[in-house]
Amino acid sequence: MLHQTELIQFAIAIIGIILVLLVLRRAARKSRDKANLTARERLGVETEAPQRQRRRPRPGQKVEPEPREDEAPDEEPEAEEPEAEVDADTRDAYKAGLAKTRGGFVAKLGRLFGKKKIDAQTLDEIEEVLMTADIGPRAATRIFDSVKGGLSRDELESPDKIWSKIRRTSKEILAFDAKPLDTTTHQPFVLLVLGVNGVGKTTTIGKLAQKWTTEGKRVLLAAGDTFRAAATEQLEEWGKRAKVDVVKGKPNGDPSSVIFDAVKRGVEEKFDIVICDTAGRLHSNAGLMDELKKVRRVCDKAMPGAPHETWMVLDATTGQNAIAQAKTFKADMEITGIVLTKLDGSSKGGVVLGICDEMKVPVRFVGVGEKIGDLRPFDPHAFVDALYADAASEAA
Ligand SMILES: Nc1nc2c(ncn2[C@@H]2O[C@H](COP(=O)(O)OP(=O)(O)OP(=O)(O)O)[C@@H](O)[C@H]2O)c(=O)[nH]1
Ligand SMILES: [Mg+2]
Repeated sequence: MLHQTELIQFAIAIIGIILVLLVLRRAARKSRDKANLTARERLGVETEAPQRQRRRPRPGQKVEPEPREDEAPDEEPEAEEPEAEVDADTRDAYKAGLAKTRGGFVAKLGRLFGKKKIDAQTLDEIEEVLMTADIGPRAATRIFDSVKGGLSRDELESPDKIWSKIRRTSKEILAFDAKPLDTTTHQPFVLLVLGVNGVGKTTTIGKLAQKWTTEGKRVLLAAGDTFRAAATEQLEEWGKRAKVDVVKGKPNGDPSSVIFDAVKRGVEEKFDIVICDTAGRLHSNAGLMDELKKVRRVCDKAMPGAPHETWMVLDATTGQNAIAQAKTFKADMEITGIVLTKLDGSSKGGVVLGICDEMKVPVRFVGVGEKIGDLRPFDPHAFVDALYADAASEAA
């Protein structure tokens, strides 16, 4: 009898110990999960970035084992990083334009990767640097997840491996399936240029006119900003410098009628390219969008199918604000390309990642100064290489 009681007491003690162990394990897991999320939680950032999810298997479906934490998830070696296709001058312009950005979040990352061990706390710090880097929360999450989930524990010890992963993911964000620009598909090729005031629309149009006339094309400009006093004179000035004609209307006249006249003249006189300037500000935002929609309809009346491209100009110095502007315009206008201006002097050049991730339209050109020759084609590979160039050594 006594023997039996002892046995029962022993069993109860064992169950008690097991329960305590279970509770302790659960508490430890909770605190680990919490530590993992602190950067995003602390910053209050919500992202719509796709989460990696494992679907519940269907009955009979073969289940692949989960990759172990200390294994690289991809068994296959990653392909070589694609080569950039721009000249040395463009590479230098990117490098100079991105100097301040490299001194900002890129250098901060470099300092973290220089630490001996990338532990949970360092990962948390990396996430925080990315989240506050003016590249937008979606792009930041995508890059962070590729580092955290795409590298084994051993690879996380190597700054080179981490930089390579970051470069690769950044290139994936920028280089989606965009067709190269071809202005010979129509004659004239009609390009509508939009953007809020002061971002550099008129300056960019002047630079484009110069670039395309130098390549032997006949270019015509349309002074569609009739709202701001002196906007037409400003475009005429650029027209003189690039030696191209400008179609203009009356001050405070209807911008659509100016653009209609320009496209009609482009068709009749067989110009190669018509570039239409527009206002960046009206009495109200809704008024601006309605007017821009009308401009599009009128282009199509003057030449069915026009405009053939609609580019949004964004100012790189405004950081995340540029992403917000892009979203607003995208909702109402069919944007087909981006020009990012004022890369020179911006510490927020990484914003291009957020813009591409958000808009899913190609960046066509970047502005690297105020002069007529300060426009460069955009090449995602060269841009990313310049963005992270010498990051480790500069950070040291
Ligand atoms: N540093 C630098 N300045 C630029 C660049 N592009 C434009 N700017 C300057 O930005 C200012 C505004 O340029 P605009 O071309 O007038 O801008 P906008 O979008 O036409 O402005 P609104 O007509 O008022 O809507 C000017 O002082 C330009 O010289 C660039 O790539 N780099
Ligand atoms: Mg303007």
